[in-house]
Amino acid sequence: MKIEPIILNEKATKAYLKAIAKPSLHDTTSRSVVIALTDLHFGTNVDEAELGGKNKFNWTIGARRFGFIMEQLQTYKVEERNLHEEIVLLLGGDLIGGIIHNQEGPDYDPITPQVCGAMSYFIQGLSHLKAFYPKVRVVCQPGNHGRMMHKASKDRAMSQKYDSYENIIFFALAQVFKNDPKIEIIVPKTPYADVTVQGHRLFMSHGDTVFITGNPGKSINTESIDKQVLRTNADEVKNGRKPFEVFVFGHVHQAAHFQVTSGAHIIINGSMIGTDSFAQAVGIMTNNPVQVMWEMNSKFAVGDNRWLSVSKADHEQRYEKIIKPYNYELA
Ligand SMILES: [Mn+2]
Repeated sequence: MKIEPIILNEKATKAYLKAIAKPSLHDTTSRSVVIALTDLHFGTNVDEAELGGKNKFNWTIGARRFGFIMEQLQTYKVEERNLHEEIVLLLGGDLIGGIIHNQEGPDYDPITPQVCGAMSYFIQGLSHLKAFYPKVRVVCQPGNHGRMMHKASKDRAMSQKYDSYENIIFFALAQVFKNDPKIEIIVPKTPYADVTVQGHRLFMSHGDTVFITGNPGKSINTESIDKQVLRTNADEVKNGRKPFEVFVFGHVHQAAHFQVTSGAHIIINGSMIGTDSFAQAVGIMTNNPVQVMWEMNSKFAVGDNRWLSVSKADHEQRYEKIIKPYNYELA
């Protein structure tokens, strides 16, 4: 017996969906759109020839990739936008390349264009997004690449992590949008952020200190992460506070989403820069820059999610209309 497919083409699909539609099943609780923006590494120059054609990164490619992300956030589930109360941007560190290794260049721009260019891209991005969401909430954390190398310890910041080039960018953003009721910039002094989204507590840190997720591009130790979640939440519960339900990190440049035994979600972001000469030198031979976004409502700490593979934007000049490439200008 030949079985005729029910869903055949666009017209038949629409008719089928109409026939089975149950409006009562449509979840109309309010939602937040959340994105982890980490490991962008603005100010780094990836030489395409040195990378065997696998990757290329500069201010133009950065503008296109970041513009693509802004467009994805703008259009994400726009049919449900009446339910979106806000968009939450988790700026989770390594937003600039900094000058921590290969200090003689040319892989890294001087620090002033790094900071100015990144500032410009965030200001443009936030100004773009506020037209499409009722509220834009920005939660900030520095990473290891934003640290300053004049200190005695050249290693990651074990104290005063907020004393970083990235925090100078965060302060500027807070100043620029100080009188804008639609944009809130949150900059904790702690090396981790504690935010509540749709009733769920979310813990965000870069992942190089406080909460260690693994080595960049090497391994993610789920047992160790589980223990760290239990340790972190034990103190919250002991003090009568709600446990964290979502933990967000960057740093390892290896995107992953999984749950630990308690059911808490672990979201590890990928990078926006992709592979560079440093990554290639430690044996990373592929290029897969990705940033992770998801929806949250009161029922689901992590609902629908989307992984934004940003290198698709590299040849699309039109994204420069959203983010104008930085051209080393000082004013
Ligand atoms: Mn890092």
